[in-house]
Amino acid sequence: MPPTPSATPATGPGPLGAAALGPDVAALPTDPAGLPAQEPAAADLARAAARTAGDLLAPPAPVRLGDVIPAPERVAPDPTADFVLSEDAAIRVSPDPAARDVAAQLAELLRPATGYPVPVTEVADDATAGHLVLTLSGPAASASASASASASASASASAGESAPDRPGGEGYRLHVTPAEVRIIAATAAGLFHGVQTLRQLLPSSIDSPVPVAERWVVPGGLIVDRPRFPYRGAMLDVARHFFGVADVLRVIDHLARYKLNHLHLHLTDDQGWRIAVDSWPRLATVGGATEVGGGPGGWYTAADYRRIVRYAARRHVTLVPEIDLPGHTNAALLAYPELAPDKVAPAPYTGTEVGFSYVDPADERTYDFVADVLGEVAALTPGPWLHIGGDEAFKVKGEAYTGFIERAQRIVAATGKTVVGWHQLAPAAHLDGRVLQWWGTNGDDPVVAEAVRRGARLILSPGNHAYFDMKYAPDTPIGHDWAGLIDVRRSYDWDPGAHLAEVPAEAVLGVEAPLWTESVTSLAEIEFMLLPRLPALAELAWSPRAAHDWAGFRDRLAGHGPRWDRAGIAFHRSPEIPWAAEPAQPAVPRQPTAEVADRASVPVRPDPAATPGPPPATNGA
Ligand code: TNX
Repeated sequence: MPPTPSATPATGPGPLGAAALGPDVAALPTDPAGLPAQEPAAADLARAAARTAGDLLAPPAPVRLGDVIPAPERVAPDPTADFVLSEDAAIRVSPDPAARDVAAQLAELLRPATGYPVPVTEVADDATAGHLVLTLSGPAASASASASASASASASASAGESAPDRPGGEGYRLHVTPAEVRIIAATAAGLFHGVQTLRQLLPSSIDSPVPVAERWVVPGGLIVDRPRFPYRGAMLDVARHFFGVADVLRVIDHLARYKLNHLHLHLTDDQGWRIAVDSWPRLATVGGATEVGGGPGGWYTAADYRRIVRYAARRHVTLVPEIDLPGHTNAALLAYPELAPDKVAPAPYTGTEVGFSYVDPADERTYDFVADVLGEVAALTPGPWLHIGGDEAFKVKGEAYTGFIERAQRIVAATGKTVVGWHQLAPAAHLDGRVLQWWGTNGDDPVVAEAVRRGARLILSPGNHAYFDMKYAPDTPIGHDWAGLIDVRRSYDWDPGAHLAEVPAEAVLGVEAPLWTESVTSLAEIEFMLLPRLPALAELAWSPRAAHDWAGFRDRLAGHGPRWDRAGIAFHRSPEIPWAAEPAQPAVPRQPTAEVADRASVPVRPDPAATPGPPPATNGA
């Protein structure tokens, strides 16, 4: 093991007294005026000066156990129990393929910045000193887990623990001691979420794509954590502007980092049809060739789509495909004019109006189209959901609308999926399990409340809090403002469990942030609109309400700026957030020499050329 230099926390910007000179001088006896009683030796002064210089260059305060977004359910720090990841650390994982894959992903995220080999080994025994341990084990206690639990009993007690400390489902338990970091969960998803927490507990330079000389400290103590809502997501509109596979994979990375577990893809709209359908091939080849502003558009082949599904699944993110019906269908009508009420092909549409197009609800051929498309998309999608849109079909009114929706709902049920639709579906008859996605802008919606009484569950996407295509401020260069301005605080300050009148918290399946892309044209713009608001939504979706705290969230969020900088992620430097100053050091890649390796911290700027991104798209990107 390499030597592990002891951390010298920055002393802060206070007046330059003895304390600011570091412990070598501060420890000397002082007279009542606070001055050293004896003259320090030259060597002491030199050492103190060197330390002070190091402190001034050091990155912001070390990460604390509670510095996690979304805020964990319970945190019990133990300042005496920090763990230091060393060059010979390994990952030990339960012998299970899904757990092993989580371990492989942990290794993948540790290797670039640390430069350590981080081997992964399957173990059943408990000899783990110095290592990271991922244990898949049901919520009921097992022998090895209870040994670990008793070791943390005092930390648990100080967290006021009353519920079992071994969450099932997506929950996890993360215990940091000087000997090991152990994550225990009942599912691979739980282990994966625990790994995301561990990632945030390491210094921000862990996000560097190139090796950094750093002391890889994980703060000691115990975290016990589980989600508040089962559905936590974001939507990407790939119809108004098309985004290739690589961009979508990167968005999935951002979701996974914050324990969001659903990606809703808005695959079709007036401006473009983005998924190949074998039985109706012109949907993609003709309907996919346009986008807002007249760009080339594009679409996903079945292979592209499967790749997105697989990439998401590995990160415990479920894909929710949306085929928007009966409105928002100009691109489909362009490809197949027989679906249009007048059977005449419309002009391609590259503007941003809504509500003018619809498939003919009175023609049986329309239902062949709906069944074929939804059948193919369902067959490509392993997740349980199929979203049929249903919004802003202004020209299909009354019974024509509810009749169409009720038929489409039955078609979805016949594919074996659960139907999701925008809340305009509410007046249509209830169908077992159906989910409405509510995007209203005030918390009073009697029609939706009535649909909930008939059995609907809700995904909440309030336009004035969760529509991340809204501008942050009047001068935000892209985005809309019809639902208001959404700064970070507005995206954070609402309660999904109590937002809608007459809707009990139990009817809320979860929350989702839609990103419509009329004005969003590139990955950098996607990231600019999502970050830093996505972590705010993630905290509402995951953390217990008792953890809700704007001041605390704002401070924790500030620590994520350096992580995004390191990873080359574009984000909006919202003035509400006290972002940590960027490190002022020159870019010095870590050298594999003892001298550099022993230094406490040499942050390095990412080399953009070396930034690893998902592989390039295969179609239309
Ligand atoms: C409303 S809300 C829409 C979208 C637009 C968005 C722009 C909803 C289900 N539909 O068609 O893109 O506003 O903010």
